[in-house]
Amino acid sequence: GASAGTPDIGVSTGLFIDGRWRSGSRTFDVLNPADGSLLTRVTAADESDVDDAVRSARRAFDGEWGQAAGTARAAVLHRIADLIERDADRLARLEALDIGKPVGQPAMLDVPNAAATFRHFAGWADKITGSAIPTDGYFGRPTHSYTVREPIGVVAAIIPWNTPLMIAAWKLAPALATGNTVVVKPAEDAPLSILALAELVQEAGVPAGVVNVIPGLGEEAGAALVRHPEVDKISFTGSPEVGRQIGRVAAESFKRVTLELGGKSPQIVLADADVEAAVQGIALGLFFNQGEVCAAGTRVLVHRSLYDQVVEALAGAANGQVVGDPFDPQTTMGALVSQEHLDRVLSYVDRAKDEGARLVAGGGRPRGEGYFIQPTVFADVARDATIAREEIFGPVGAVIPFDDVEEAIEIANETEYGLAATIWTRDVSLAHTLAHEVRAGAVWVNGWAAINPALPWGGVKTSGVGRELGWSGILANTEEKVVTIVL
Ligand code: TXE
Repeated sequence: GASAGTPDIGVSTGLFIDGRWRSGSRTFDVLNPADGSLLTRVTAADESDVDDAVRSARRAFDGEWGQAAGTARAAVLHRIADLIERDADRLARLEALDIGKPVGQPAMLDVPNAAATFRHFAGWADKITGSAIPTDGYFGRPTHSYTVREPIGVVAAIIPWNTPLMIAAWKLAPALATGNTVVVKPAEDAPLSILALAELVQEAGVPAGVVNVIPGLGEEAGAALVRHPEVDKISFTGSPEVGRQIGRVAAESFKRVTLELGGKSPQIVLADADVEAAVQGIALGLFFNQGEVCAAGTRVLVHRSLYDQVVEALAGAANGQVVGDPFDPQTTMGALVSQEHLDRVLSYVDRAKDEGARLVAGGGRPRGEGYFIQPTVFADVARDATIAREEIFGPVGAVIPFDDVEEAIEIANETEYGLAATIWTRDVSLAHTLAHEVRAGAVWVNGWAAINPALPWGGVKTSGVGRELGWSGILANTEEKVVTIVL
């Protein structure tokens, strides 16, 4: 509900703790990126709210949920998936409103993927098995040894603003499937779809305390959650700066940790590539979700024989984007999430110009209100240029030529990041060679962002630590115990 003077956009704006909603004395503003107007105000959890949420998660873990059968956990996850599917339109609209993305995109990706993720992990919930391990016994006596996978305990899930519903599902579903309880901290820039998800969790009859949702500021609620001694695992998606702080706290307290910290992913166009398909996939990798994607394919490495052709086609693809109202069905690119982020992305555009890259499309702002930016492509980007190294998290591509496969691999790997890479080729052995040589958590051949709840997700180097999703998501949310019986 909305308080006096705050628009009511039909979603709960409080904290969801121990199965109940509560408001607090302090709030933060949630703005509409498409026009800068106030959407609503959301309660900001303080340290004592965080403590309540973690304690409620701990009680739920020590209570029934910690003992629930896998089939019971599966039923809960299926119910959440059912409700996400029932409310798909509403969730997609909230995502578009809050983040500024074209509503068709969350309707096509974020919402179905969130539902599919709950279903995938519902499938695992009653199939988390161990193994029996033969040994040579114990001081001459035979033994029987077996392993079991047990939940870790209270999981803190800290969510970024770019695809909040989907990433919340990526953290909640595997944690719940394995019998953990969760405290979710949405990003201050985009809490709405996760608040709607909390309503669905409540409607699904998830026992009190199993899922708590506490919007709040990163340095306050987020930091308090990470430090809390009763939190056993932290699952974070966000910036490397914050990831490093969280990793430090986790190391000091031996909390388990999964970090997903973005990237500077290459798209490699080899000489034999299907150019039309490549250009389409590269444009998607640059402009989908306004480029606010951890796996955005922002370093476009093109064989010199195709270079001019690809640069020209990418400029055309950029100029062909329809930037504007997220609720207009014609729109292909919406607004960036905030004024602050827009300024940050624009500063990278200026920097690229200063460093001598050739602007071939965009580079400015369309007229009017809102945090819009033109889809932007730079060609002739030096390998060590700022925009070839740093994550921009906006619709800005850097095109770099290469002369042979060895050079392509070298450029692809000269980055501190390693989340994803795309290879465009028709040559199956080259595809395998590059898939092997490129250092990244995910390699896609002839398609960008082929993500699926069944496939492990995470990066190498500065892109993070650990994997989410698929069986890897089960491993990341359990502790292995070995039991040995001396016969
Ligand atoms: O991230 P933050 P921001 C990158 C991207 C983007 C930049 C900054 O380049 O431009 O990071 O984005 C919470 N303790 N990515 O500032 O601050 C915060 O409240 C605990 C890539 O939004 O890392 C939010 O919930 N939590 C990325 C979450 O962390 C803290 C997605 C992420 O916010 C905290 C997002 C603290 N001290 C940004 N400080 C990706 N991997 O896709 C903040 N938070």
